[in-house]
Amino acid sequence: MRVQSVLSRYAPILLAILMLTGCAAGSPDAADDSLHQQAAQEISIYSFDRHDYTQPDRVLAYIEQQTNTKLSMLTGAWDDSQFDVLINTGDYPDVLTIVDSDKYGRFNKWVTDGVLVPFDDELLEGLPHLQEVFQRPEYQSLRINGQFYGLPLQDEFPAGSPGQFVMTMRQDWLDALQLPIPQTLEQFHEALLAFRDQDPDADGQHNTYGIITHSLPEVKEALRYVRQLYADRLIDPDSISINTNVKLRPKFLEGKIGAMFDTLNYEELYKRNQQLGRMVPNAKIIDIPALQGPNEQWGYSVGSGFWGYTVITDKADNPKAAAALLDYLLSAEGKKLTLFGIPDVHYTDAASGELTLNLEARRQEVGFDDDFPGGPHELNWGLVQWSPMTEPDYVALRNLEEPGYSALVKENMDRVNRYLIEPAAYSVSTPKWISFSSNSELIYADYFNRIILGELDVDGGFEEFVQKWLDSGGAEAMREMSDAIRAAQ
Ligand SMILES: [Ca+2]
Repeated sequence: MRVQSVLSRYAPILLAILMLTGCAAGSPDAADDSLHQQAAQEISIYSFDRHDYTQPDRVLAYIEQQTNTKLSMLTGAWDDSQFDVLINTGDYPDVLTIVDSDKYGRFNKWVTDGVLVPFDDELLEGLPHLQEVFQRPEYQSLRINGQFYGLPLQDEFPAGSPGQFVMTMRQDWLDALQLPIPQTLEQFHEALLAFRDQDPDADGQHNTYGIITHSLPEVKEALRYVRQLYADRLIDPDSISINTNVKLRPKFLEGKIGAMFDTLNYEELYKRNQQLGRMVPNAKIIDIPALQGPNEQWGYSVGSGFWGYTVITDKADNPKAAAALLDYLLSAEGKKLTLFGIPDVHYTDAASGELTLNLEARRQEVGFDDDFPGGPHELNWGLVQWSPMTEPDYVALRNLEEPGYSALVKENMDRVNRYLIEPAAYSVSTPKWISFSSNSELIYADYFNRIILGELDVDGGFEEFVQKWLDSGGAEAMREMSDAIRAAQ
């Protein structure tokens, strides 16, 4: 199916080439012009969650025109394992976005196998925006044998913010039951009990749950806590078997759940508030601060500032053209284009400097979300960066549609940044750790789910888990990893 869709994307290009040739034959002037003009470089890009660009999109067409490229966008669901299949068949695109960083060792294997084109001095020459990214101090540890092989995709947040997951909660439920935002695990437990028992959605029915979760706690005391939540019927039992947030979110949006862990992403938080608000007029979802537990230190773990890479593969006929495209998307012009669209088409810039979004034109364009036409074009995120949700241009765009956006960001940022913990090291990985990681996850899921569901007791089950984990390769992986972390410090 993919092959077919690629072919159908190339068909118009072939047709255009034939037409140009035909035209040139009949007109000497046109022939001269076409000789002086280089043919557009074809670049195929694999990136997650894209729309179908077989339909025309004026933003994509504008990018092609500015970079003298012809782009074919291939897309699929958020699942990195499909890359293994793609690479093994030998039929993979020129540019790929990989989001799992080094977790499964995929990236390192591609480097070793010569699949990736290095971002060396020659490739980066004359490309200032890419050069700037690769000069950032926080990315220097990502070099392999002195070279960069992927463009790190900058996170949504300024450096030093929490990593991926924070606790989100229904503020309107807390308000309805006159509860404060929980500060401790105990208060959180009380809030979940109230969510279950005190009819927070005021429909007169006993039909709400405290929390949905798939995030596994990593220490025994946390496990004991989650097991208690489950025993108290505060966790929606259906959610235990769900393994990704993408699948949990629709359940949360049904409006019968009080809390869930979710990504720290204000584009998502804003959209979720809008979607829930269409059903429940006063609904309000907020990020809450990290909860204080029995230990002295508590907080969300600070993130590494990036998650994932965009790479150029050895399939690219012209790696320089692919790099120049990425450079354009990182430029001020590229960023403004993918945030606001094309002037006088997707937005209007009045003489006074006041911008107005043309929502109808945006709705008709493939790359804008027709459910949220005031947001950025999708080529703004996930190719060269994630939507930088606190940068002035981004906030300015969002405020045009939702004047409360700045306040939403500030209020939630203040809460999630209240308690933070620095991890022992960022972006450290070792071969044994990588090869053990998928087995490790299976062992975690098996034991932790059985403990949470009450099939194993906490102390005995945890001891058995630790032994199993160490015996299955964990001991060696941990030794190698500890050495690597010490070296990184
Ligand atoms: Ca109810």
